[in-house]
Amino acid sequence: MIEQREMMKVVEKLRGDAIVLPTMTGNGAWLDVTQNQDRDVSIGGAMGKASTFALGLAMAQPDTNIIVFDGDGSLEMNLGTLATIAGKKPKNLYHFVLENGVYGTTGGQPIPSAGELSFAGIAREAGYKAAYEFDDLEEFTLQADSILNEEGPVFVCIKIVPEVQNEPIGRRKRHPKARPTKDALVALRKEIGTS
Ligand SMILES: Cc1ncc(C[n+]2csc(CCOP(=O)(O)OP(=O)(O)O)c2C)c(N)n1
Repeated sequence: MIEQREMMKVVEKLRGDAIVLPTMTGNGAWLDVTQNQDRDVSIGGAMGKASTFALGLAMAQPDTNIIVFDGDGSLEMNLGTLATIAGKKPKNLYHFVLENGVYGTTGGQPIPSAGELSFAGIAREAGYKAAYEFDDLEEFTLQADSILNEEGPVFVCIKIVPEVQNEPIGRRKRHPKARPTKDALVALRKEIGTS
């Protein structure tokens, strides 16, 4: 299994001007790693919709790479997104799923069929251009650059160490770098000239 921050550090080095959309426990992890928060859009709460949001961005900004860090429970809740993305064929979309086998954000309940299905297999058969699965950081590090230069939509499943949040939601500490999604969108719109 891979520590999600270690994998994210590899992506951060390679992101260039990509827009990155983390969700769920990936949100805090990515905030620890990102060096360009103005080009990050954190998706919270809307379970399963980070990749849908990412598809919209990818279609609106076809010359910009879009990287989404989806949760496995979230993806299961919106599996149809794989068909939608495959059908739209965004060349600039890199869909990562952080497979930890649990709903980490809500206390670590196991997701349906944890460890018994292949997310990469489902994405491949749905029609993604390519689909990968990694359980080893070194292997991912070796291939990451070439994967992020492939034509999308590309799917990358990363088997990660679960990070379970046990505090009731109201008592959780906000990440010191967290800011509202709206602020990120306003900054992005200004930058890409649609405001
Ligand atoms: C439709 C819906 N059902 C339930 C929730 C409550 N909920 C918020 S996060 C979460 C778990 C997310 O799990 P996963 O996508 O695997 O990411 P992880 O927290 O493990 O990083 C749940 C069940 C929600 N936000 N939306």
